Amino acid sequence: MRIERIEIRHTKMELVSAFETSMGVETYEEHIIVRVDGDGVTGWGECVVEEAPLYSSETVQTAWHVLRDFLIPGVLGRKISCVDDAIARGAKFRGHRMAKAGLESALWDALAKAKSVSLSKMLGGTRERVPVGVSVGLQATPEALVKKVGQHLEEGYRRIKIKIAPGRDIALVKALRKEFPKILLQVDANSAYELSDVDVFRAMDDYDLLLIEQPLSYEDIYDHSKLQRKLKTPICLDESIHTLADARAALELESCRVINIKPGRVGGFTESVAIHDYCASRNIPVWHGGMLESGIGRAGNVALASLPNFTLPGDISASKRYYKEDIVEPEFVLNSDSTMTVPTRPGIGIEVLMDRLERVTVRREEFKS
Ligand code: OSB
Ligand code: MG
Repeated sequence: MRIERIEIRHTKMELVSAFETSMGVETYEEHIIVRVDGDGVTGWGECVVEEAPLYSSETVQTAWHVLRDFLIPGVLGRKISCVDDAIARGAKFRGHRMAKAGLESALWDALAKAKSVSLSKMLGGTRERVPVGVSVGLQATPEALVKKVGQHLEEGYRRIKIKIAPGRDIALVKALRKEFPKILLQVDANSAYELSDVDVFRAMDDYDLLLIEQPLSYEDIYDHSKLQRKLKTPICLDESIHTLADARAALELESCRVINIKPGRVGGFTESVAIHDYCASRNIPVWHGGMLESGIGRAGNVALASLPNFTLPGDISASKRYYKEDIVEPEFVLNSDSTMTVPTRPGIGIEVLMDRLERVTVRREEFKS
């Protein structure tokens, strides 16, 4: 298909409740929505950059610049027959993986729609429903956390992830285990600890956690290998894995026994599938992370999570867990078995509600060939 027009929108959406992690508190989410038009087809993608370089070094402003000045000129006006063509055009530019993933995902949607096949099928997905859980931010007290988790269990989520931070860790796990001895439970530190904090994580070995996500520094692989050796609980890397090569290094060094895949963090669906396949070949389970996406990004996440080695529940919750109203139709809902249904219509399989998208847009730019 010939790429005739690309539009990027900086969006700002208010969260239904504040989301606190070891990196800070978020009350709204800023992302970039990418729209690609060609041959009568429209593709949508979501670039999961945030306002500040806290989780990733990218921000809305850096991704805007890289999309506008480097990535979009590489594909605009060109004939793209598969996503690999587009990736090759941006490959010489280093880093900026979230920016690349935003554009790549819109192209995947457009190409899947042009072929009338679902994104799930096109990526190699094999499941109709994917197991999901919920990621719960830090709360003011352990009691408040127990209450919040209780509400999510009542909503039907069967896997709970809690955020931890130095001084707000083992007491939270203890309180939750006392109240809910049997639930699937995991923790996410977002890189807030150092190797010398090993005792905190050793103490967690007594609480039957599914995994400990990203305890150490955001680009570290080596120190995680030292920590993993001292723990029974599997470490799962999130921030440290940007490429298939990182995944290989982490598994060779035994730095983790599980990997969290987020297409934004690794530069798109293509690299995500490569990491998924490599982990499958090594019997390492993966699960799909989340970046508080709108329904546009969520639709892509659900499609990717339908691949066979996404065996652990993903951070893919219902639209209403994040936003009062989503910008897509139908919005994402939780099934009673703590799964989410994979869209079967062409591409990402949802409609974008233009009036709602318009309302959350704070800046827009259009590029024509
Ligand atoms: O570390 O997984 C993380 C949100 C923003 C940045 C980093 C992370 C998260 C989450 C949210 O945990 C998961 C979700 O989208 O539900
Ligand atoms: Mg994480």
